[in-house]
Amino acid sequence: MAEIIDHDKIEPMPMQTLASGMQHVNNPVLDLPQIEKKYLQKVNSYQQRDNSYLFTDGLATVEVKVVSDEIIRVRLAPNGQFLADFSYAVSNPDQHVAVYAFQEEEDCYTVSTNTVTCVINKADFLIAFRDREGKVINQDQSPMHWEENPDFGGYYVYCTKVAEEQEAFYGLGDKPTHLNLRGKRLTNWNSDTYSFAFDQDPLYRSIPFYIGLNGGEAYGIFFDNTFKTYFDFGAEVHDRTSFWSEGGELQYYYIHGPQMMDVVKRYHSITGTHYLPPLWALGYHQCRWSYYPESKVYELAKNFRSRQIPCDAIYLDIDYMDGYRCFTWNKHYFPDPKKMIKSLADDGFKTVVIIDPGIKVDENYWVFKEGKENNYFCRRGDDYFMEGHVWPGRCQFPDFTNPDTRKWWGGLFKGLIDAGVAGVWNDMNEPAVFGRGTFPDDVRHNYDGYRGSHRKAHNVYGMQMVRATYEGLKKLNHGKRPFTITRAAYAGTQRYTSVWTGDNVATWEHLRLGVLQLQRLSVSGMSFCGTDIGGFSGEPDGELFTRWIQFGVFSPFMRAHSAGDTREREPWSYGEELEAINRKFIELRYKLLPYIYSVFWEQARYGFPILRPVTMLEQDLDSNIPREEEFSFGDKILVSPIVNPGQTSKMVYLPHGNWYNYWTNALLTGGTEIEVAAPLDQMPVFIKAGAVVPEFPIMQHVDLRLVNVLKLTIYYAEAEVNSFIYEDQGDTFAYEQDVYLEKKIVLIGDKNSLSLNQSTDGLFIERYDTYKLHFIGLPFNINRVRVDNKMVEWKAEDDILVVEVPKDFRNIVVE
Ligand code: MIG
Repeated sequence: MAEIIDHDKIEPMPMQTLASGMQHVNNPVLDLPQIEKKYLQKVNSYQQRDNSYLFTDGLATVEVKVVSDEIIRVRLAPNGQFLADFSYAVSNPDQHVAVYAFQEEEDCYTVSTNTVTCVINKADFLIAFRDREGKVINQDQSPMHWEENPDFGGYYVYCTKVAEEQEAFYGLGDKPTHLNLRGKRLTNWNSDTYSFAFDQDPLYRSIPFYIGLNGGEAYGIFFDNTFKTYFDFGAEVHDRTSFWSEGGELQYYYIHGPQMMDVVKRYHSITGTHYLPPLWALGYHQCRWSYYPESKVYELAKNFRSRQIPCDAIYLDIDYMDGYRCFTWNKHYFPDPKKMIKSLADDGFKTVVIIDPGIKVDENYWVFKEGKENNYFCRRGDDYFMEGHVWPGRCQFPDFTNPDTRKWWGGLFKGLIDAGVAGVWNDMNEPAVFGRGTFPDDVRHNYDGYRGSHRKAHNVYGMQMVRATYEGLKKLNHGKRPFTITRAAYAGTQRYTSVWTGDNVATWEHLRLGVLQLQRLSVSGMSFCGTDIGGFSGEPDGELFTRWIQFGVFSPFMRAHSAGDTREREPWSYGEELEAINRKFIELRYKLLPYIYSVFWEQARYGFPILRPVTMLEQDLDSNIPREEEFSFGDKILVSPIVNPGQTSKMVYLPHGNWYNYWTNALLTGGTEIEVAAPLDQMPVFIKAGAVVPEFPIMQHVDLRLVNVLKLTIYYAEAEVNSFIYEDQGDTFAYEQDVYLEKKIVLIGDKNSLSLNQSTDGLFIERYDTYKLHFIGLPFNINRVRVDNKMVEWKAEDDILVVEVPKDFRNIVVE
């Protein structure tokens, strides 16, 4: 038998300090008595059930299931009995499979689709995945193994795979460390980690999905296990990757590539994507702990409008509540919430409120009483209620894994929605408890009828909370798209919500961490993500704040937030000069909104990640693996945020091909690093040659977008390049009934001419009549411009050709 990792020798992760100053409980794996590890033995028989194949060594059973042409799921039942096939993460377990085949060979069995072959070795039960050419993409280093768990029942389950010499690893959600996870061991256990540090682990989210990239070829592994899971990417032994769990089933999906983009897309095909967010959710959001009383909120709103700094949402943190009781208002601070929210809405601001999971133990509080009467709160192993202290004092906690509890919870938002609240922010849902950090393991959960202790439900608690919130808002919202934001998450949570990276710090290091975390979240299936702009705790100086706003423009979710004990921190807090720069960049966000919205459509509809590390853009170049600061937002805009103080220029790597500097329109040739000017009022932003980028005029909030003319900037390339522009009503689900407009513009450039062909799909009718086209970088002298075969007028302004054309043009030729 192959040599294996001795998991008993694994050192505990360093203990982390929690917000409350308490420590995590020790890792129980380490305190176990010596228990025999068992390994799969020789395969002695198999059986087929539809697209599943069951192999056994006489005792244990392994199921190999063909999920799609590119996805194969492997499950292990140590004693032959599989656990219930239930997953919170997976929304689409049975996909289309063109063909699959089974074969018995002398030394192995193979299960194949037309793209991937899973090989099960008879002698040692090692499993491998090969591509069509027979090349091994991923293989077991030792057979799957397990240890019985005498304390809780079930098994600790382990899978150990070969890590190839040059293999790099991506994914795993919010880990605040280098993009390439090679050499790291990481844990998934949702944790409230105030002021977390570089390399600290675990943080708030558990996304047990990684991508391996070796020699330019990528694949993914999604270990769908909600217990505390561990991943080791060659930390313990250089040439081994292991993942293991403290319970549940060893169940993983092998996701074939070889393109990283396709791996992420296919991961999304199993776990879902975020629906199209309301357009206002993509604007600039202003948050702080907390804006109160009402007069403060009005003053904030007035400042935005009088200073002409665009903003779409204002957040109310916990102080809006009465003694931190969820679903109540502090009437002293907010005497008439409905009136205030209406007045903000009239001025173009949406109001988002925080809701925590802890419900105050208070017999005079209707939420507590209803929860208690209906048995919606979590209980301990011995049937006591799970009680713990959080902001309201002594609290009980809804069991969001109970479908009845979720339904009740969703309905609790009626009052807030009736008052005009537009979005909900779910915090503290790791769940966080003052003192010991989180719930004890013995807390019981309904787990949608499949039952489990907190060991099993911990990592999905926040996901099910925000799911309940989302589902409630969807019902109450009269057809409008909900907007939610969560701190804790598990794989699949992207179906319900956006996320933010939690309590970061106002330091340059944290700005850099944010750049890493958002890229990582994006390739891990959680594209709708953002950081607290400016840093939650601590004081940013003006320069740091401005650089963070700049990164925020290219963060899928753009919200400034700060802790209560910090100085006020709005875009105007650092003097006029910086205010002007902050305004310029928030304006840029609004100008780019039609592009940004189209990128969100590509995410929702096709499962493309929003932020893409350069490695993903050029995965065949190993030299890209260490690059961490350049990334693209969608496939047309590449940025490299400034993450160091005092910097006025930056060496930026541009992938192969031609790019335009967004600020100067200078044409640049990629495939190399170039030095880019980056004074404080600029950050490196590049547009891919051949792109057609739609732009809104500057507006103070998205309700003002109903313009007569839409600007399209066309960046010449000597090539054929497709661009997509997506439009719809912006806040309803009518797009699901085809009320949207997807425009495809094909640019074809050669030495002496440029043509654009437009085609459209969908039933939505845009309000504007005209496009104002700006052509950048035309390398030839312009003689004429024809639109649908008719000559039209044109003018040239500073090397830019400007033409107005009807929005429904089919063909334009510039020559
Ligand atoms: O224990 O609601 O991460 O964004 O402002 C702190 C107060 C609770 C933590 C969140 C932060 C929020 C704060 N919350």
